[in-house]
Amino acid sequence: MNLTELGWRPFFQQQLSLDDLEGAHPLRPARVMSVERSVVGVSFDGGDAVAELELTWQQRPHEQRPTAGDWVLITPDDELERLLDRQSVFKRKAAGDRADVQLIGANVDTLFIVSSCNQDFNLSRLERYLALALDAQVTPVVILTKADLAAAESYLTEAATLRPGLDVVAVNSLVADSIEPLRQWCSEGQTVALVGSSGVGKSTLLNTLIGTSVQITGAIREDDSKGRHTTTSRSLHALPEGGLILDSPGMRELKLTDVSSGLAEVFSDIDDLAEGCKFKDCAHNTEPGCVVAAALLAGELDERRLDNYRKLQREDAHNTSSIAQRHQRARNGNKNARAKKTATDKRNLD
Ligand SMILES: Nc1nc2c(ncn2[C@@H]2O[C@H](COP(=O)(O)OP(=O)(O)O)[C@@H](O)[C@H]2O)c(=O)[nH]1
Ligand SMILES: [Mg+2]
Ligand SMILES: [Zn+2]
Repeated sequence: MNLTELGWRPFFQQQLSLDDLEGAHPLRPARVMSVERSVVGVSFDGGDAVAELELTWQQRPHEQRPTAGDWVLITPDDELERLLDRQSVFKRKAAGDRADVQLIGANVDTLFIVSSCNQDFNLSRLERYLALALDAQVTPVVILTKADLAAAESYLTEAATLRPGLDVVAVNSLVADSIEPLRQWCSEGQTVALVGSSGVGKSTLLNTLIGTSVQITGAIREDDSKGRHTTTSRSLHALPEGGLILDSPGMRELKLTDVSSGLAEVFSDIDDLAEGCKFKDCAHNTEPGCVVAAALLAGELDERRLDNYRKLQREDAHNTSSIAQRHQRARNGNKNARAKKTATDKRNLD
């Protein structure tokens, strides 16, 4: 693949100096196609390489380490030299109790938010994914799979209420013709990412979009009885239209962090209403002159939607601050360790 096919654009080109390209140790741009533990697979103009993440990289905060979709500069020996600024990045709070950030993917143009036309369909979960997309300024597309198993009409209508102009497409992911409308987001230079709960058909969709079987799907997986996740590494795959698609495994749990502006965008209708409340700090509970409460009463605002906004805001604020605190403690720890070392060095000199 050449650089254009890999998604190279002026935003990245502008980050290179003449010295980077033509200095004594010329560097070349490469796209991170896969990350598995400390092994990073990259593609560049005319080739591929596998690079081991050196300790100096591994010691950096998660956000400064390469993730799938990143652009990096590599040395003639295929070593990772520099991470370029990202046009967009998806992150979440790491699963479990760990107060840390986990990157999902970078430099994505379109987020395919996958849900199925069955009990998996959940407006509050879609709002969660929408916040992720809008915060990263990535175009969201809601894909409703398994439209062959149920009447998709009501699901389509409901999903469309989430946001004016939102693209919502119902498909049978097993059939190539059915997913044709999705190809408009898959053209050369474009990068698409897939998110959605386990079992909704992400791998099936990926295989049908690519036209070959690159991902093991649930149907095959069921007999290995090894649990629900077979997709282990995040990787970018080439699409026949010329674009790239990122499969994000293990997205059963998407805990929000640092997406407050994305949330404000998803729920801008509620924020707009709140502008009219009598009190500036109205909590929309029992305050007089509350326009939000009036809208609820009039049936113009869904109570579920208001509750979910509050819930996601709390979650985002909690995770953002606990991660920031942990980073602060880590920085202080380093500072103390350095201070101690300087004191010892000084004593040794005396
Ligand atoms: N009938 C039908 N089955 C589907 C569709 N999409 C996925 N499946 C099935 O749903 C199961 C889970 O799909 P999979 O792609 O593994 O889901 P993932 O966990 O999101 O990657 C598999 O048995 C697929 O064959 C669809 O649009 N229609
Ligand atoms: Mg899968
Ligand atoms: Zn109010």
